[in-house]
Amino acid sequence: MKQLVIFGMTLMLIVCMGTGIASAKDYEVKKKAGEYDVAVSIDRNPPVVGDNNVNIDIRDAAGKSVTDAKIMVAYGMSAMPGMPAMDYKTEAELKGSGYRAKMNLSMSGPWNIVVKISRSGKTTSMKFTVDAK
Ligand SMILES: [Cu+2]
Repeated sequence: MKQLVIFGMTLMLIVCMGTGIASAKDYEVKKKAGEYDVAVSIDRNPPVVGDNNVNIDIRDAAGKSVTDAKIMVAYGMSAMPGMPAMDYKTEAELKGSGYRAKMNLSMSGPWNIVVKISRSGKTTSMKFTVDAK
């Protein structure tokens, strides 16, 4: 019985790593945005100064992957002593059933991230904050 549990866990681990969508070490945020379930994973955990690859998975109310939306990722930092507010924007590209974008965070500290989902003439936003190291 014990071997079976270990075997099952090993198998799950292999499957998770094999999908390449989100591994255990990814930084993950899951939130509801309007009618959508949005799951964001970042390949650096914690996110780092420099390039961070972002994967965005969007599901509709029925749990189906949304692939016909335009996704913009806006990321910025509020003004701080000696630094004016910074704002960047990048369009995420559809790859398979999810969207991918690259975020270049230019300094450590808190970054406000907004995923903007435009679909059927309507824009819905999902927001979260990361602390870049
Ligand atoms: Cu700053």
